[in-house]
Amino acid sequence: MTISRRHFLKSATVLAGATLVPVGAGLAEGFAQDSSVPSSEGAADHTIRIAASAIEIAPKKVISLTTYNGQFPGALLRFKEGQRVTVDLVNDTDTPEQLHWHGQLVPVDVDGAAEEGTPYIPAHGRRRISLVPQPAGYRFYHTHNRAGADLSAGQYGGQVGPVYIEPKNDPGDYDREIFLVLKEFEPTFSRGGDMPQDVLTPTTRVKALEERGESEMKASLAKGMPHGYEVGYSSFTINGRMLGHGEPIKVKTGERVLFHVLNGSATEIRSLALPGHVFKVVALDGNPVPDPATVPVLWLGTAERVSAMVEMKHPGVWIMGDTDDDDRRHGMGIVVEYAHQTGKPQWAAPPKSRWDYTKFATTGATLPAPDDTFEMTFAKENAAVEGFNRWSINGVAYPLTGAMAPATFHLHEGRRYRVHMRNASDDLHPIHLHRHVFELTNIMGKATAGVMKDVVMLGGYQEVSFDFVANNPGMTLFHCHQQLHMDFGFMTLFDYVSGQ
Ligand SMILES: [Cu+2]
Repeated sequence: MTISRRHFLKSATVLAGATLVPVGAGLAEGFAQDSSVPSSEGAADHTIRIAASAIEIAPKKVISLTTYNGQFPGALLRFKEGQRVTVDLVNDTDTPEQLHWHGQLVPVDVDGAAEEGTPYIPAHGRRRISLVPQPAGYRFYHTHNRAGADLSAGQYGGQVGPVYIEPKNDPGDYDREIFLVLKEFEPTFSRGGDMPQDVLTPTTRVKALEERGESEMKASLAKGMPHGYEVGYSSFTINGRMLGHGEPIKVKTGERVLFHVLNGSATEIRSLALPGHVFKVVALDGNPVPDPATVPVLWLGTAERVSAMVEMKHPGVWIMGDTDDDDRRHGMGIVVEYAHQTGKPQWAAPPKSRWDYTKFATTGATLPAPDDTFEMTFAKENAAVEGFNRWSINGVAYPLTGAMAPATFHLHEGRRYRVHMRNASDDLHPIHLHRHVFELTNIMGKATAGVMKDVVMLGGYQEVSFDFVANNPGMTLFHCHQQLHMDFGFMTLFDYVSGQ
């Protein structure tokens, strides 16, 4: 259906926590504005200014961050699928920057990854870029700088903003859209191994991977190598405000609210629940799923997005928040308030629930056979680089420079490839492929089809396969999106080649 004016006003896009106002020219007011200027000679459609800013995440709690246009999160950019936009990227910092258009099928010169060869936005300089937004759906933009041991750099800071690419035909089966960006601040290093997370189903492990990982762990402990550094945080926010310190999401009984949730974290896996309500997942990473199934809890790896419909039929004042009590108490939540309801926001733990991508998949589909399969094994060397774990793909750690390296995997345009990933570590990895969309094809031995993504969580000692079509020539970065992992070796490049 085409969006009527009435519907358009009714489906006011808001960034929750901001004032609820109708969308005017496709950009939500109340959601901090970007510096859009009318498209005319010499002016770009959008300007994104990178600068150090003071951000108040709770009353009198002000943190210093590098941000986009002085706000966190960066402005919601609403693009139209296939309609070219120009963007001025202005860098007011002392550090050359990369702005990555996550989840978009863009060329290398605008993708925003130095490893692929995208030019930097110079320190105290600017770049004007032009791109054709695609595909439709929930995308985002974020810095792609290597942070290494600097917890004020890379995605530890405030350079994260949502993008929504409006489809040519919007089914529009909702009353309101709300964008949520989940992000932790005030990071610190700790040691002693990361907490294993009970996120994915199935929970089975591949024995050979487990044996390899465990023996490497024993060997490194025998050498006196402790666990490498991990990162923890002391404050947690949704849309830049700690729980209880932003505007509540105001809803009415009977409304159908479409939540677009982004895990903007540098390193964390997040969950989200709303007591007394369930989520009907309609899109993953912005791509509509074949079977919109209902779940009590959303789980999102770093950089993943979930779009989920919630029917508001349980009046009250609720905390929509992380299921981890500690993280929620330190801010990871937002209040959902029904009209005419008052009182202290209530939390109730949801039923125990793990994440299963195949729940949203096509049942009984047959996949086209891939033209070629790439085998990848991921491994960890404990504390191998100045106390940081070093990560490798098939035994090779990406140079710790953030610079371009020769490609390891080679693609022919138009062919379909399978990537079979085996995780010989106990950590969970949110694996990301740039400039392409992939289809999940196998999770721990279970064939699946139809779920299109650009990040997938791979559990400890587990294996997952995805397929993608080589349809966007140029250097293509593949990496774990956990900042500590990607910064310490967990990256590789695909290139496009011709001939056999
Ligand atoms: Cu990882």
